[in-house]
Amino acid sequence: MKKIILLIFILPLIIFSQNKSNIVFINQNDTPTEIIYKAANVIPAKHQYEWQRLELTAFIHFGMNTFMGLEWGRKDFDLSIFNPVSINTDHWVKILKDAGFKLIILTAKHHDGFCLWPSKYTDYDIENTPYKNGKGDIVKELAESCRKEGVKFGIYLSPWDMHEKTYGTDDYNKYFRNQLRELLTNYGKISEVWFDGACGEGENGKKQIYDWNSYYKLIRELQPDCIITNMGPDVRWVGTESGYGRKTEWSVLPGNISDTDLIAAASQQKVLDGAFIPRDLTEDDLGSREKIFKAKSLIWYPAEIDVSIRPRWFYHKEDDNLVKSPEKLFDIYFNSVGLNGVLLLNVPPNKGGLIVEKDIISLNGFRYLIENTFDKNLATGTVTNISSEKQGNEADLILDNNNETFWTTNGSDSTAVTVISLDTVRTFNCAMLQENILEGQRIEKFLLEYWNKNHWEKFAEGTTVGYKRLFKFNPVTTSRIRIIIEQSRTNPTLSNFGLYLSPPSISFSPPSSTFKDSIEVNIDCDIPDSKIYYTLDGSLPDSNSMHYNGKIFIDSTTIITAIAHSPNGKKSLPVSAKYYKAKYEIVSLTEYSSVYTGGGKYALINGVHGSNYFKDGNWQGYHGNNLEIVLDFIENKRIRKISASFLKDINAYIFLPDSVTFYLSEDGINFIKLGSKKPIDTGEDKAEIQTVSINTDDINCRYIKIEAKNIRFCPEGHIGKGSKAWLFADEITVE
Ligand code: FUL
Repeated sequence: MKKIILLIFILPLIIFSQNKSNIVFINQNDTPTEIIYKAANVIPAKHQYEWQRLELTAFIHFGMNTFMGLEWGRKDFDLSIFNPVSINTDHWVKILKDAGFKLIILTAKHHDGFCLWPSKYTDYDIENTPYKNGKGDIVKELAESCRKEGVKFGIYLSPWDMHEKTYGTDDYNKYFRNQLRELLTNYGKISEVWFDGACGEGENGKKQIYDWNSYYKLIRELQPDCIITNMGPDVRWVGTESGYGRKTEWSVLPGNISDTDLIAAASQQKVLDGAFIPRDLTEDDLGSREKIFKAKSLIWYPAEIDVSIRPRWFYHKEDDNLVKSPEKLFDIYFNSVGLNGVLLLNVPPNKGGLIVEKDIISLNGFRYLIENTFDKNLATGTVTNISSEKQGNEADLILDNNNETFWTTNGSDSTAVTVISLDTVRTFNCAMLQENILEGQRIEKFLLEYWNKNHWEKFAEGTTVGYKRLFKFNPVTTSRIRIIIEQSRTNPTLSNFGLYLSPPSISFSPPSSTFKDSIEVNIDCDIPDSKIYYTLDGSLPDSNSMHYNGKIFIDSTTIITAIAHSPNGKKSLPVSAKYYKAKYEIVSLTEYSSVYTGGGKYALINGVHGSNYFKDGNWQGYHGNNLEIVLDFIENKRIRKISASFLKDINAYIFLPDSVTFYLSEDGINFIKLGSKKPIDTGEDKAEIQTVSINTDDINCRYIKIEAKNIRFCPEGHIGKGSKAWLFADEITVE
């Protein structure tokens, strides 16, 4: 009863005392127009606004998993293996800062429960490892390195804890708060706390009921400006781990605030900071009119978009060839920061404690592309044909590169049009729009057009803009642009508009692949009239290298490395493609999966071996069926030994073959069985490769056949029991 009286007292105070807030409440009898007005005036709290402007934030996954080659560790690691002898957190910070990252979040504790700092509340921590004879503290080292470089520091503290004995009981909430307190009091300013949503079983087989509100309360008390992310009230998880956000990304969402949060926040006399109950926010539509009309409250709740620079969160040597290229990171930037989000890019150090060269090269390349794209805004000129503008918020403010000055319309105009007459004819392939989110997020539909000789032509269109909206398209040359805002929640605001030209980018067709006799390769560049130079020996090309002017003909295993120089003097990054010549002819092969092709038909005989990571692109997968392959050496060959390798990764439903049978033939019709082998299963649940071989006593023959029998269904005792089993094969070698 007391709560209800308080609520009745507080609600009007919040709604009517402030025109803008990061939470508003919808009354039952609010009309759609009133709800839209309220939505248009939900704005970020100060710490949310500052966070949004960081744009680029980094994750560091490091811990026991790094040493064990695992992703979701175990509860009982032998701590003596943890010794990152070359660790240099100054170097981590330098690399990430140079690449443009403004905040670094460290996995102080991942799901396995191991702590990278000496915690008073557990022995399962860095004190009991050989690292610096138990005197090390990686949280401290990184916090200090960040401080020295002016980079913000954050922590990931996994609520799920496989090791802690109290997990699954209310005492664990206390344990967790104690750890939070240690981290939030002993390491200076903490700018972000990242709570993972995973809630698995602990030591005793029990799951935990997390007391989220008590965690938030403690964070607010100890670090009031700290952003609480993912399972937290300030920032939400975008819903994928791919680096790609939604094309329509609202920061204003229906809230689910509880009355206790409301009372607590109001009693602290501050803007409500979106206090909420964690829930699943992974659907496509989170903030459309339809959604907000049904809401009880609306909160500012922006998206963070996380992804790893490698296929996995922790470092695995096998992933060294799978580091995302600078071009891929650049595309991710357009689809995260450029879709009204903040990018959280994970860069995991290796066992030595070092970020490895491949990752550094990609990060530097990423920075190069950003700097050489956004170095010069080509949208300079005058604005004309303005549909309407409010005094003090004139349309020319969209060209002043200041995000807090903005153009808005007069009266109740919720549509807007303006033309930008450029100083001169410009060629560009990127565009940027920004709303001033301190006024709210409002634009719902817009269009960009250019004057093409005698008519307007569309080159980009979208729904939401928010903090930043970026586009990349084929180059456009024009002297006039038209911005049309077709729909907005009340008066739209536009604070910045930009046009840019990126460095050229190269692609190969076909892309890296394995061929039989010979192959023709085309090199394409997205900026017309660029000059392309290339090498065929793996060296870096320059303008003295071979000049590309048509197809390249290849008949042996080759790496093509190319660069492009665009007519306006911009240079691409070097890009390589690999073409492997298959060693033999394949007469027949059973059907392999269209997802795990290993690169196509010749994947098993291209000289490249799969690693123990099933997604490395080299494995050919057989889903529920057998592998049967017949190879033709074209002429008789002396053979001493035949081998075939298979992957086992039971967590990915990949099992070793039941048996592998080898055959020989002189004519490709009549095969003689050489023998059958059973792979040896070590019983380990870690991914491993098994090579099955047979000796042939120096036989002369032209054809061989290999049959690997899939176990067909996941066996008894396996979590996927009864579902189709995978057989993964890569590389057949003949000696
Ligand atoms: C997930 C975790 O389970 C992964 O291990 C990783 O930490 C990622 C960022 O979040 O939920």
